[in-house]
Amino acid sequence: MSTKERYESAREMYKKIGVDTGAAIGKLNDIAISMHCWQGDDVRGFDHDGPLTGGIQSTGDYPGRARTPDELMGDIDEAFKYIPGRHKLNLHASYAVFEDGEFADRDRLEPKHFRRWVEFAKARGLGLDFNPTYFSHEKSAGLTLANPDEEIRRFWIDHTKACIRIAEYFATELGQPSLVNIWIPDGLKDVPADRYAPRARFKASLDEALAMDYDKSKVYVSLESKVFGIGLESYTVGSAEFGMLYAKGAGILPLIDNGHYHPTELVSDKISSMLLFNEKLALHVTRPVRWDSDHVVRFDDETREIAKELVVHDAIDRTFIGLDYFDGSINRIAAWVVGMRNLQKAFLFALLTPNKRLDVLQDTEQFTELLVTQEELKTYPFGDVWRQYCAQSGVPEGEDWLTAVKQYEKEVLLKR
Ligand code: RNT
Ligand code: ZN
Repeated sequence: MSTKERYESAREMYKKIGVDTGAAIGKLNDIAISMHCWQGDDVRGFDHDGPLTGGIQSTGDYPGRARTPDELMGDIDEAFKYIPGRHKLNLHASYAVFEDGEFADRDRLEPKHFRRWVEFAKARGLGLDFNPTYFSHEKSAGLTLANPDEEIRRFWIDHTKACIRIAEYFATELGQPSLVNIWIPDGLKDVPADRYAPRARFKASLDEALAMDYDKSKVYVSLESKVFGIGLESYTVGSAEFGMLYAKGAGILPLIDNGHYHPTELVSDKISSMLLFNEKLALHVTRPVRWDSDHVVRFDDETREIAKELVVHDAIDRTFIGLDYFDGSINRIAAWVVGMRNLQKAFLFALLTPNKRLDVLQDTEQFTELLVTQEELKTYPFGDVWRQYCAQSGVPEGEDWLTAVKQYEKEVLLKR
């Protein structure tokens, strides 16, 4: 049977339970996911030679990592060939492109250092999101925005402001809002003497940086919290409570990364509360394995539940959706494609669920029917609808995209 025939038969089946597959595909096509540039080079960036610091780690040394802006851009192009829909690209400040041998430290970054990225995004119809980089730098050996040393703290405040200005340039040039996500690695390995002072300094630094004048219809600032980092196991300045309360008080967005909680906590259960108390929110979708390991996103239960929360509460337009993982042990382009497609599949799965009917079952306490329906839905011909969406988007429907990526590996990656 052809893709079209299989889709037609799937459409009939879904119609019987009140689901319009065409509408689902249409909605899916409108969901933009911000693809993180840092999967392409193990979070190295272009502005320093040193190791990745900040308590995060990319493991594995699969050949072919992008080493230059041109290589990274080429790899991103290759990945987008296999991803249906229109998306955004998420950059870190450490990916500045210095032209003509000129260098600017992070407190001095300017829009011109991201001109190449803007041209790249414009030519491809991509939006751009941004992240200040408070790690992998000589001034981040200790604390950054929470540092007791005024000079260091000021350096990072200036960096934050520079990043907001750059994001404003992105939004203006590309005609769509840009998210600036603040995540600092600040923390301590062992039991602190004082937990309050670093948090007070972090708060003061944020207040100062955010007091700058910027266009709030173009730039949305978010704050990402965390539970612990490698080498920073005992204390995290930007904890969950800090992040949530600061964001609420300052009128910025909370960013929830599903690797940043205790292993039995589920981010899918947090989203509804966050939506009740915040106009907008931001997500880093990742896959923690025993810790914040940042494995490639799979089409697993939690990813589906996260997508379901946004679909059921009609909150796609209120959420900046981004990916955040870095696996250096497999083909990095495949890692991007798998994660992007999986999150899209998770959204499609939620869009193909008769959510209103299930709500009624819950409200009328028909829990047996609810369980049975939820489980039976798992074997509906979801894959046939996904394939139809890929076919009409002009991207490979199934795993055959890997053959093309392998060819690129042979011709491009292995020659690096
Ligand atoms: C770290 C945070 C943060 C980073 C990126 C590279 O734990 O998740 O979002 O992964 O900024
Ligand atoms: Zn993150």
